[in-house]
Amino acid sequence: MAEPTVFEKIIAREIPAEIVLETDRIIAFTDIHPQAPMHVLVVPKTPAYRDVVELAAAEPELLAEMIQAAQAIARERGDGGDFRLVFNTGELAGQTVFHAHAHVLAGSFGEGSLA
Ligand code: DGP
Repeated sequence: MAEPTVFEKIIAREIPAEIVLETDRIIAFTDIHPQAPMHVLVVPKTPAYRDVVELAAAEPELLAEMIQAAQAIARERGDGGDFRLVFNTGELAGQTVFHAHAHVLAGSFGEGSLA
């Protein structure tokens, strides 16, 4: 068995997090190192997938649920409801936690767009 990741510990309430949404299949909590005024991680509870590519291949409907959750969170907590969705995939792309997750970022990214 692989060592549990930090996200499994958050799901198990072994370490604290500011949880903003939870269903039977998904949990969302604020990122400990925010990169935007609103920065929430949307995480499937299953640890079966190390990244979004594995998740999308095996359970596309779970990925769709995560995207709907991201929209709901951005509407409730973001600035106008628009948001950026980031999936770091692989170490060289900056992925540090190998339990699939989406970064939901919203707020001010500069003039006019999320560029
Ligand atoms: P990534 O680099 O895409 O694997 O993103 C992992 C994110 O997880 C990173 O932005 C920081 C966040 N993170 C790591 N440890 C913790 C933690 O203990 N609590 C919370 N809330 N976020 C964490």
